[in-house]
Amino acid sequence: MEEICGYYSPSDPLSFLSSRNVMLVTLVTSEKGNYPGIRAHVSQVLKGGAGMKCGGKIVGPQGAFMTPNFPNYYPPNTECEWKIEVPAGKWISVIFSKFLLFEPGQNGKDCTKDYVAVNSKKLCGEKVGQVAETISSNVATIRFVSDRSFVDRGFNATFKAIDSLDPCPKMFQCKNQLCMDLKLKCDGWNDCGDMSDELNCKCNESDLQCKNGLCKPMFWQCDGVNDCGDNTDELNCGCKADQFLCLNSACVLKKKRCDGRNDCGDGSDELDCGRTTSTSCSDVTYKCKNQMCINKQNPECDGTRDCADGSDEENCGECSPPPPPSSHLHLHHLHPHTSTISILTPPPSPSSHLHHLYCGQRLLRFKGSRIVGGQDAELGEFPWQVSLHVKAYGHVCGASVISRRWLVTAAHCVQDDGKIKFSQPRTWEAHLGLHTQRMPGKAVVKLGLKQVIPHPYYNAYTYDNDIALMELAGDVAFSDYIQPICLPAAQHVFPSGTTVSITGWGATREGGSAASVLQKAQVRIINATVCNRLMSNQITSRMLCAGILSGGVDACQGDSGGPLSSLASPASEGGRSFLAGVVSWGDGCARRNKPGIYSTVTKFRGWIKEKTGV
Ligand code: 4AZ
Repeated sequence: MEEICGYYSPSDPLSFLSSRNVMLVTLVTSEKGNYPGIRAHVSQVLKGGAGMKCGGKIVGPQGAFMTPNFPNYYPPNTECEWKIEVPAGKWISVIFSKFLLFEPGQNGKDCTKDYVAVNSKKLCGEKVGQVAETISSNVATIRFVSDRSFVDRGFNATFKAIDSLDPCPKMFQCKNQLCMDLKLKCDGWNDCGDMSDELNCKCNESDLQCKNGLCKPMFWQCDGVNDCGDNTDELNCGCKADQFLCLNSACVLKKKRCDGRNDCGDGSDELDCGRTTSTSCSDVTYKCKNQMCINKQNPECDGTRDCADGSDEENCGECSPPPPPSSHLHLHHLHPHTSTISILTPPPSPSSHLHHLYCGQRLLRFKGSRIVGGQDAELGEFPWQVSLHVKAYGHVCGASVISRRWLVTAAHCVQDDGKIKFSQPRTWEAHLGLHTQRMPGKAVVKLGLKQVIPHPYYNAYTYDNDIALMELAGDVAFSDYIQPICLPAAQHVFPSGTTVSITGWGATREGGSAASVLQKAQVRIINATVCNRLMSNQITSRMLCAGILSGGVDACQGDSGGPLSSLASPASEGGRSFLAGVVSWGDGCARRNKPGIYSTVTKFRGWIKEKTGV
C-alpha cells in the first residue's frame, strides 16, 4: 500500500485497512542507527462494513459520496455505481475535493486502469486541488472502477443541484467549472487552479497590469521575482533599458559599468568587473584584513583568494586554508632539486580528516540537495542547526553553530520571563547534531553554556536587533552532523528573490504543535520596501524579510533563533551556506502577504567578531 519511514507521533497514528483478510507489513532497517521501532495494533473489521460500502441511489438537492475506505486505500477489483438525482429542471455540479487515483502506466487521459466515469467521461490519475464536473441533466451516473493491481486513496465528492442559467449564483465560474468568491477574481492569485480567475482582467489602480493580461498586486513590482510569468513586472525597475541599477537605487548608463570610474556614487557600478582589484573603500566594497578594499561582491569563502593577504578566505572555518582550484595533487617545480607539494584538498567527504576546517558545507551528500509547509530534513543536511533546550522542559528555540565554541540565536529567546531565567547560561542545554527530538542518536552532542550575550540594543517591543550569542561550555568536535555555517561579511548582499532555506523544530502550523523531525523549507528574500509596506512599517534595516507571499511556507513558533541559510550560487566554487538571517518574528505563520522576519546577520558582523573573535 505504501512505503513509509520517519517518525509518527503516537497521538497521530497511521492506520491502514486491508480489503482482504491478509496484510503484509515489511520492516526494513539500514546499518545506521538504532531506533525504538514500531508498535502496531491489528484488529479485524467486518467485511463489507460501513466504510467498504459504495454505490447506490442518492436523491436530493445535494449529497456526498466517496470511494470505499476513504481516506484509506480503496480495495482492488472493485466497482461502485452511484445514481444521482436532483430536482427536475436542475443540473448537477459534482466537486471532487480530493482525487487520488494514481496508477503506474496510466497517463491520466486513457484511463485504462482505475478510473471514475461521470456519465461517460472518464477521469483518472492524481489531481491537485479540487475537480469540478457539471452534468447538464438532473440525473447522473458516477462509476468508480479499480482493477486488480495498484490502489490509491480514491476520492471524496459532493454534489449539488444547480440552476442551468446561473450555475454559480453570486460567484464567479472558473473555466474548470469551480465556483469562486467574486472577491478572488483578478486579485493576482490563481484561486481556480487553472488561472481562469486571473485572465481578461481590467486591473484596478492598486494593481499592476502584466503584458500577458494578468493583474498582480503592485507591491510585487520590481521585487526580483518574475510574478507575471512574462517578466513584465521586473522590467524598467527604476532604470531605462540601457541603464544599470546601482545598489543605492541610482541609474547609470550601462556603458559606464566597469569603466574604472565611480558613476553610481556608491561604487557599485565597478563591482564584479571580471578582475578583482583594490579600490577605495565604500559601503559596497569588501574590506580585507589589511584594510585594503576590493571591488568584488561577496568574495568571502568563494574559493578564490581575492584579497592580497588572503583574508577573504580566512574565516571559512577555523584555520581554513584558501580552497584550491581543483582536487588533484600538484607538484610545483620551483627549482630543479626541490619541489613543494601542495595537497589540494578535495571537497570534504565523510572520511576526510580535514573536514573540520570548513564552514557552510555539508559533509554528507544528498540526492537533490516545522516550519510550516516544509518537509523532513535529511540527516546532516543542516549540520549547523542547533536545538536549544531548557533543561527539564525541552526544545524552545533554534540556533546556529558558527565555530567550535559559539552559537548565534535570537535575543528574544534569552529574555527572562517571570521565574524562568532564559538569560542565564545554566538554564540551557544546546543539542548539536540533532535530527529527531527525544531520539538522540550517536551524532548528538549536548553541551551546557558558559555565556549568553544578547545584543545590547535589542528592543523587546519592536524586535529590533533580535540577535544573541551563546558560548558553549566546551569546544564541540565537528562531525558529519555538526558543522559551522559561514558568516557573511558586513557588505555581503543577499538580493531580493534569492531562494534561501529555513529550518527548525517549531510549529508546523500557526498555533500548532512542534515538529519531531527537523523541518526544512525554501523561501525567497523579499525586497525591504515591499516588506515594510506589507508589515505596516515595522521593518528596520536590522530586519530581513523572507517568505512565500501566497502563504503556506514560513517559520513559526519554536523556530526562533534558527538559521536562514543561503547557499552561495553553485557557480561560485564551494557552494557554501551563509547565515543570512536569524528567525525572529512574523504576523502569525505562513499567512498570505505576511513574510517571516529575520535579523539581518550582515548588520551584526562587527559585533559578532568583537564578542567571539569569529
Ligand atoms: C515565534 O513565535 C515566531 N512567521 C517565529 C517566526 C515567525 C512567527 C512567530 C514567522 O517564535
